[in-house]
Amino acid sequence: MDPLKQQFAEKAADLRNKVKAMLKEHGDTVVESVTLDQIYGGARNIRMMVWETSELDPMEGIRFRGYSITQLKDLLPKSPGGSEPKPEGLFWLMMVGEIPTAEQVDWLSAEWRKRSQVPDHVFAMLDSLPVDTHPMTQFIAAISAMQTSSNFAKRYDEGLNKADYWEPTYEDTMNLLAGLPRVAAYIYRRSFHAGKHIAPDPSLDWGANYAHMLGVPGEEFKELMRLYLTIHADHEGGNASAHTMHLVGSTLSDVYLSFAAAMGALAGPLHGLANQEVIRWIFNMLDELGTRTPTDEQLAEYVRNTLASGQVIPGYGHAVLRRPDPRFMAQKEFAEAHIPNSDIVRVVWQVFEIVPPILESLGKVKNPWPNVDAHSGALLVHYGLTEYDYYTVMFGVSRALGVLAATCWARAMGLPLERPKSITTEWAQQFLAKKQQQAAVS
Ligand code: CMX
Repeated sequence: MDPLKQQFAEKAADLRNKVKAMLKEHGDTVVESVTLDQIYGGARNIRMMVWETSELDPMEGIRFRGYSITQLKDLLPKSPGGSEPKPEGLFWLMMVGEIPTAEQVDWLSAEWRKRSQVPDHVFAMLDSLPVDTHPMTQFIAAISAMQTSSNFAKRYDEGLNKADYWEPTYEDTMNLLAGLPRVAAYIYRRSFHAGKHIAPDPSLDWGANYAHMLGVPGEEFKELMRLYLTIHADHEGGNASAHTMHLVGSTLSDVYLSFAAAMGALAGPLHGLANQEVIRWIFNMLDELGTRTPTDEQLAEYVRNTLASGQVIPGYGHAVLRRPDPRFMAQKEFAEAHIPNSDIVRVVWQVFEIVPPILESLGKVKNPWPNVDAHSGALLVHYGLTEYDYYTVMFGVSRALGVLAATCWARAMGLPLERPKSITTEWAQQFLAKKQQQAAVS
C-alpha cells in the first residue's frame, strides 16, 4: 500500500471508531433548531453534514485541518527558491490531518505524474465539441468521459464490500487529480490557442506543470499557480460545489460523476463563475469610461449604476464570511510582492476601497467585503492569461483537491445517502396555525 493510502487507512479506521462511540452515547443530542427564514433562505447556517477537511469561520475565514492560509504559506513545503506552498502539500494535509514533509510532497508529485495518463477518447470527445463551447461545459464533459476509468464503478459492479468503498475511491481520487491539469490545459489550448497543445514536463510539480501546459511562461506564474491551486481547494462542505459533490457522492456515484456534478455548481455566476464575471465587469467599466485609470468618483458611479440595473457586484459578498476573504488577501499580498504597479491590479485594489461602503449603505448586504473571486482574474490577466471564460476551470482544478479528499473521508466513514426533508408552504402555514392554537390553549 502506498504511504498516503496507508496513513489514510489508519486515521480513517480510528475516526470511524470514535464517531461510532460518540453517536452511541450522544446521537440524540439536539445541536440547534431551525427557523422558517433558514428553510426559505437557502439553508444558511444549518449544520447538517460532515466535512472533515476544512472549516469556515465567518470572521477568520477558512481553516484547513485547523490551519489558516497564512500558517499554511509558512508550513507547507515549497519548490526550491519558491515562497508559495505546493498544492500537493495541502492535499496531503486534508487527507491525513498532518503537515507533510518535503519528501512526502515530492512523493505525491511523482505519484500523480505516474498516474497522469488520460484516455485518448477524452481528447477525441473534446475535439468533437464546437471550439467556442464554454470551457466549463468542456471541463464537465471531459470529467464525465474520464469516468470510463473508474475503479469504484468497476469494483461495485463486481460486488464490493461496504467496508472497502474507500479503497477504489482513493484510487479514483488519485487518478482523477493526476489527469486533471492535463485535461484542463487541453481545453484552454484548444479553445484559445488553435489547438497547439503543450506536452507535460515530467520534471515539474503538479501546479507548475499545469502552468507550463497552459503555455504561460515564467517562474513567477508557476508560483502564482501553486498559490492559486492551494487557496481555492476547499471551503468546508456547505458551499454549492462541495455540497453537490457530497450529495451526489452519497448515492455512491463514483468520484468522476460526482465531481462533474460539483463542477456544474461551480459554473454558476453566484459561485465559481463569479471569477470570470469580476474581470468582465471591470473591463466593461474601463471600456465604458474610456480609461484604464478611473477616478474614485467614476468608479463609484459605475458601481451604483450596476446596482441600479438590478445586478450584483461580482466578487463581493459571501453566504458565510463577514470579513474580507483571506483568499482575497493572500492574492493581494502576492500582487503587492510581485506586480504592485500593474494597472489592472490597481483597479482591483481601488474597487476594494470603493465597493464595501456602497454595499453597506444598501442596508441589506450581510457581507460587503471581497471574496476569493474579486482578485484572481486581475493576476491572471497580468501574466497574459486574458481569456476570462476559462477562469472557472482553474478554480475547478483546485476545488478537486478538497472535494475529492472529503469524498475519500465520506466513503471511509460510511456516511449514508443524504436526504434532508423538504416542506411545502401549505405545511408551513398549517404548522404555524397549530402553534397558534396551542399558544391560545395554554
Ligand atoms: N452585490 C449586490 N447585492 C448583493 C451582493 C453583491 N455583491 N451580495 C449580496 N447582495 C444582496 C443579495 O442579492 C440580497 O439581495 P435581495 O435581498 O434583494 O435578494 C441581499 O444582498 C442579501 O444577501 P446576503 O444575505 O448578503 O448574501 P447571500 O448569502 O444571499 O448571497 C452571494 C451570497 C455570494 C451569492 C452574494 O453575496 C452575491 O451574489 N455576490 C456576488 C457574486 C459572487 O461574488 N459570488 C462568488 C462567491 C464566492 C464563490 O462562491 O466563489
